Amino acid sequence: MVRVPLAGMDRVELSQLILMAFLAGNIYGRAVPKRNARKHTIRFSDIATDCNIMKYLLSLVFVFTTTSLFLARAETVIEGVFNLPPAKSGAAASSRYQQKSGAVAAPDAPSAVIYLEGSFQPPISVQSVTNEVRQQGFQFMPSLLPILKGSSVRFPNSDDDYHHVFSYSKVKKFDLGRYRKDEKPDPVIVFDTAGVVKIGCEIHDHMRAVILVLDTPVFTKTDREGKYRLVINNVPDGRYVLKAWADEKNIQQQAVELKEGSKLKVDFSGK
Ligand SMILES: [Cu+2]
Repeated sequence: MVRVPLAGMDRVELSQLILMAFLAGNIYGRAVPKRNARKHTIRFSDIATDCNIMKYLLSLVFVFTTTSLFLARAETVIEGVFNLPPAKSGAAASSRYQQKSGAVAAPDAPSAVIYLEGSFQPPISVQSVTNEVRQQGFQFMPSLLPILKGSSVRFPNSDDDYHHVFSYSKVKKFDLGRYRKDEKPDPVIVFDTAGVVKIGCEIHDHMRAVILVLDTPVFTKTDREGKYRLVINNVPDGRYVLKAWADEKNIQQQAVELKEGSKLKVDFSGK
């Protein structure tokens, strides 16, 4: 972990300060000789001094920008594979609504959430992705969604039929009622307690999804092959617990030793 020893400023703030100093020096360098020019003649020594200051500031900016770019890349990466359970067949999805509304899509492929346990203060990153659990082809997409505690999730309906999304989970109980795709705005729910929220559809029994509400902002999801890549920024070096969550009966963990800039490989055997 590299810290800038200047009144608790981070790298970005320090870069901004240097840039402001450079701009101020630049403006001063241009303004002073002009002002003198009205009253007196410009002395060569004035210009030479201003040029030297500017050169000095410019080289400072260069050094700090290059250093900041170099330091910013020193992220820690954990990569590996989670041995996922086999995908469920789409057979279970057949229902009387299938005949009515067309083919029911295959359920979303199994995946696992990989996260670094701990609450990192202040929040070290804010996810800019829109969290969404869509009803599409009479399935929830995705069927597993990890979010940071306090995040909101939209539940848009893309099907030409009603859905009725609900949760009886202790962490978050809600009932969105019946709604069609042309009903706007899309329903949105805020999840402010960490834990497992199981989502269902009152109309289509086979539709299942889980929202995993996490205390930690350091998480990712595996792909269909179980591969994952967790990028970690601004987390102090030390020992942590890396967790893998595939479902409530399939949670695994491993101790990891983090060091800024290092690359670790951690596999989970699965069940
Ligand atoms: Cu439904």
